[in-house]
Amino acid sequence: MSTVIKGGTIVTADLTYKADILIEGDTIARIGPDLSGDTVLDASGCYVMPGGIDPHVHLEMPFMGTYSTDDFESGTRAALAGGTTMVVDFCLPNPDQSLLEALSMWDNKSGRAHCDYSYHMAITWWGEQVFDEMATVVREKGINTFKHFMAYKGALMVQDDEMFASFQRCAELGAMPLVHAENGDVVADLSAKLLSAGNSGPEAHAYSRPPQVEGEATNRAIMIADMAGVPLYVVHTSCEESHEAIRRARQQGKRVYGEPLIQHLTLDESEYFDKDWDHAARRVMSPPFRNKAHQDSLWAGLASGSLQVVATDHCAFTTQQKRTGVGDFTKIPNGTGGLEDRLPMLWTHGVNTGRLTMNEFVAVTSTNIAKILNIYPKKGAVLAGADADLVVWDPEKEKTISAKSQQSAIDYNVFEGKSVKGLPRFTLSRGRVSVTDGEMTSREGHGRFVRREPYTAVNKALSTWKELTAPRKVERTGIPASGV
Ligand code: DUC
Ligand code: ZN
Ligand code: ZN
Ligand code: ZN
Repeated sequence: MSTVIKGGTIVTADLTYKADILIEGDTIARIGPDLSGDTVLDASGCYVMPGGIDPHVHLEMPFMGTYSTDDFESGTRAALAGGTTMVVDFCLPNPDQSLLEALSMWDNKSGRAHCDYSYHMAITWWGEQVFDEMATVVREKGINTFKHFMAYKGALMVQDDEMFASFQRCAELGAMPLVHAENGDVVADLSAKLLSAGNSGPEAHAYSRPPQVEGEATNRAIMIADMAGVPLYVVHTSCEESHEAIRRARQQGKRVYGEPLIQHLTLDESEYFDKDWDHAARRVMSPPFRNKAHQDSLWAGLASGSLQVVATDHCAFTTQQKRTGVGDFTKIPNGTGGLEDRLPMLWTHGVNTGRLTMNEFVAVTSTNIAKILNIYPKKGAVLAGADADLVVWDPEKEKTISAKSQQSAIDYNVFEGKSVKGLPRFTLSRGRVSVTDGEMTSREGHGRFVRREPYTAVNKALSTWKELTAPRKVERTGIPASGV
């Protein structure tokens, strides 16, 4: 059984041209004029692009006393509905839990995925066991990225010595560290002060996490990565302070990547102020939404290339779950959804406004992250031999976003009422037509784990610090005594 996508215009990160695409099994077999196949998908008037890759999602994640409500089933269904064909989730070991044990828990959940997926491994504690298991995670489990939370003090947060040790271990293994960059000590202090002064509502969440906490942590992580001689990926870059640090690092030749979220690009801090409690609490996430000047900075970064990827940090909690934080904003589960809306919102506010070209749109939603994660051109490409993860994009199709018609399992949508123009006509996951004009034909369990091999050249970061220091073997001395 073959499928041909006919009459469309192919848009990749660097080319725009008219051609048909022949799909056999899971992959693209041929690209060219006048192809035929058993099934024909009409792409006339449409752009055919690599399916979106969302490198930042939290599906059924244990967090703040509950679990995020979208799991691998509803989350990946939402992804496909919006033209995203691969997600990368975060595997979070409990304190003292083996990384491999946590991975097997994640494998139990991800079997329900409708589209392909991978994991980042989080470093939530430090010790000899973690140091050793990191090698197995990279070499045997096919995971080449490790996440570090610089916030969530007393829970997920790692200390600087642990982060430095882990970054050095990443460098040895050909892996890349990721950071959630917020100064967790300052956040904890500001939160306590706000609460004791009687500020308990969701707007206080934003006051407790000003842009400076993000800028400081981003700078710190960049410097620590430089000393470890390893590239760095900064998740959910939300403000100019963080973007400025990334920009400067890149100008200095450091491989540092920044990832704005579609929420931060299109929703601002006014969502927290003079709004009913539920409205504001539903939008509580970390980092919080910022003002319009920060949004301009993020858009400029995408256009100029100083920021490379648009993600969602999809971490969806119901209104009921959010209400755990009535009377104490620090107990509102942090997180917002966006998986289904990332591509349509970015197209509407990026391509339709002229802020991004179509090719830049493909770069920041798919191709750049495929390269960064070392899965290009299996993913993120329209090439013979690549996985047939494709979206046939109808630039004329419009809708108003509403929780009533979404795939996500929660009872609201942070983009409720927003109009989008530009939506999938078809979404294909490894050749399987999974969405046709909003109609779901995806299959639970179709998704497969995507292995990501260690980096080679990319790990030779341009660290000046290493050159100034006597060569040394990192090995186990990287483990701080306090962490063992
Ligand atoms: N931020 C959120 O808002 N939710 C999940 C984790 C995070 O860092
Ligand atoms: Zn985060
Ligand atoms: Zn409201
Ligand atoms: Zn996250």
